[in-house]
Amino acid sequence: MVVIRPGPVTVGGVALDNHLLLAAGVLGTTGASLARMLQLGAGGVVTKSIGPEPKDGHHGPCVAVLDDGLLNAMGLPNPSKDFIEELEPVAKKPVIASIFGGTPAEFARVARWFLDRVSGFELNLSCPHAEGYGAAIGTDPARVEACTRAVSTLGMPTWVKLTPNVTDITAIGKAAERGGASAIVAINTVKAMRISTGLQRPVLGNRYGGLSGSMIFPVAVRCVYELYEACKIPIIGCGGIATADNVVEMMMAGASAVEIGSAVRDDITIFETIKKDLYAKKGIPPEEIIGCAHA
Ligand code: RRO
Repeated sequence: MVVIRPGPVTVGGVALDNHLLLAAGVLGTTGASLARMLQLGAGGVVTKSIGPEPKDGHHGPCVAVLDDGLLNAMGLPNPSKDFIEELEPVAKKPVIASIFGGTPAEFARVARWFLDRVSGFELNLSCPHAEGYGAAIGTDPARVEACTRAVSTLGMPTWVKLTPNVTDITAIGKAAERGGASAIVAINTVKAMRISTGLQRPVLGNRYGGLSGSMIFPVAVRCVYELYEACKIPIIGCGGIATADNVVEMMMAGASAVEIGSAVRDDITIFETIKKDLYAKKGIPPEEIIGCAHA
């Protein structure tokens, strides 16, 4: 297996301890859990998405555990501005605030609460099951550009997380780039559903949800590969990454770093495990493998 040289890394304006970040939505709702993931080897952490008003989320069932994946429709549950106090234990650490809003002004309002308390923002323009938020606006290049600009002009690193549930992800990536994004995160979950044959009803309370885990890894690799050919800003790969070889594959597709979500739910020691397999002092400089699969 290809191994890479260890060391601190800066991606999309954010200094990270290594190439592996905790993805939004998993163990990111409290300061204590974010701090724990950093202690357990994450090079940076992304919070649960925070929005303009507190939200309870969708009614249950909200999660279904599948073979090789998870189906969720949490419905953006979050405490809104009160989340500020959760950032105390991780002050000065590589923490990215995932934020959402329904308009550029809402994105800017939420971002302002966390200015100077985080290392950067990740704009959630990609949740597949949130009326008026996430992919509902993240599939429209003009709205992606405007929401990105509303936050990037505040002067902090601004990452934009994209939905794979579009015909052409590069059009959305280019819109984020025009809006001043410092990096693109690809991908959020894949819109999906399961039906209980026993109950003759959808498994999730919201009927539709987002699929994550190993089964979406090939979709994520394809999206990163396409974005690398279309955009100049760095790409952070996300979606089903569970091994060091998955990280290397994502980098070869064009990712400068990766986010790990579902695999952390299965094994909270995953960051240390991957780091042991991924890094060696005599490994290849990461720059030499990022995007190397492109002709
Ligand atoms: O909270 C959720 O239901 C959720 C979010 Br914010 C997201 O971005 N992606 C997802 O699959 N679920």
